[in-house]
Amino acid sequence: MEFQNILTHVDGHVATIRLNRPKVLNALNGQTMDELCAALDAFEADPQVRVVVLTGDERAFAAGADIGEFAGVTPVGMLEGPRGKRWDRIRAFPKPLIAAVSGYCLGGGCELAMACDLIVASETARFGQPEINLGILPGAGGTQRLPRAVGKHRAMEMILTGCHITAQQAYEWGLVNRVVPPEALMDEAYALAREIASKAPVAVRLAKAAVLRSMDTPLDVGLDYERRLFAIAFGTEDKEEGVRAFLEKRKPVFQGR
Ligand code: DAK
Repeated sequence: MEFQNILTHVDGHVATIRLNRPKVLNALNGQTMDELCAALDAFEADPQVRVVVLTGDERAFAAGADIGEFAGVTPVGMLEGPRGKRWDRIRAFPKPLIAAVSGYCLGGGCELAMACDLIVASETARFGQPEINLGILPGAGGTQRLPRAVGKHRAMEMILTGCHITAQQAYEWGLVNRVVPPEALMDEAYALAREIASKAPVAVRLAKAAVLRSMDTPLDVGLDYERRLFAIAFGTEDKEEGVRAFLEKRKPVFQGR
C-alpha cells in the first residue's frame, strides 16, 4: 500500500501502521485520517492480519488533530464533514488494535490511543486533552473514553485544565497497560501483539466486541450479548481444536475458522 502520511507493513499475523508526519508531531490531518482508515480497511479484509499495532515516532504518537484545518470551519462543516465517519471507522475495526505510544499523545492523538484496545507507553509518553486551550473541547471521544478509563475527577482535571500527564501517571490511573523504556517500546508492543495473534482469531474478535459492549450497556444486556457470542464461538473449528489440544496435552494450532 502506498501512502504519504503513514507507513504500513505486515510481519506474520501482525500489521503495523506508523503515523509519519514528524515535522508536525504527527498531527492528524484529513489525509492522514483517510490513509489510516484505508489501511484499516485493508487489514480488516486480510485474513493473515490478526492484530494491528498503531504507532508514531519517538517524539510524538500524535499531537492531536491538525489545528491548521480548524480555522474557519463552521458548526455545519464540522457536523457534516467526513471527520465523524473516520472515527466511526476506527471504532468499528474488529481486530485488536494496540497503540504503542512515545512522546506527545495529545488531543485527537490521545483519543486515537484510547480508541485502541491496549496501550503500551514509553517512559517518554505524555498524555493530555489540551483542546480547552484552543477554546474547544475534545471531539473524538475524549470526554467519554477518558472518564471511563481514569474516572470522572481525573478526567475532569485533564479536560478542564488541559494538563499533560506522564506515562507513569497514566499507568497508575489505568489509562495504559504497560510503561517501558523508550528503546523497548516496539518490542513490548510486538510481544503483546504476537501473543494475542497466537490465540483463536474468531474468539479474539468476539471477545473484543463483548468487552467494548460492556462500556455502553447495562449489565443484563451485556451478559446476554456475551452469552450469544460465547455460543457463536462454539461454531468454530478453532474451539474444537482448542479443546482437543487441551485434552491431548499439546499446543493448539488455530486457523481462524
Ligand atoms: N496541529 C498542527 N501542527 C502542530 C500540532 C497540531 N496539533 N502540534 C504541533 N504542531 C506543529 C507545530 O506548529 C510546529 O510546527 P512548525 O512551527 O515547526 O512549523 C511543530 O509541530 C513542532 O511543534 P512545537 O514547535 O510546538 O513543539 P514543542 O516541542 O515546542 O511543543 C507541543 C510540542 C505538542 C506541546 C505543542 O506543539 C502543542 O501544544 N501542540 C498542540 C497540541 C494540541 O493542542 N492538540 C489538540 C489539538 S485539537 C474530531 C476529531 C478530532 C478532534 C476533534 C474533533 N471530530 C471527529 C469531530 C481533535 C481535536 C484536537 O486534537
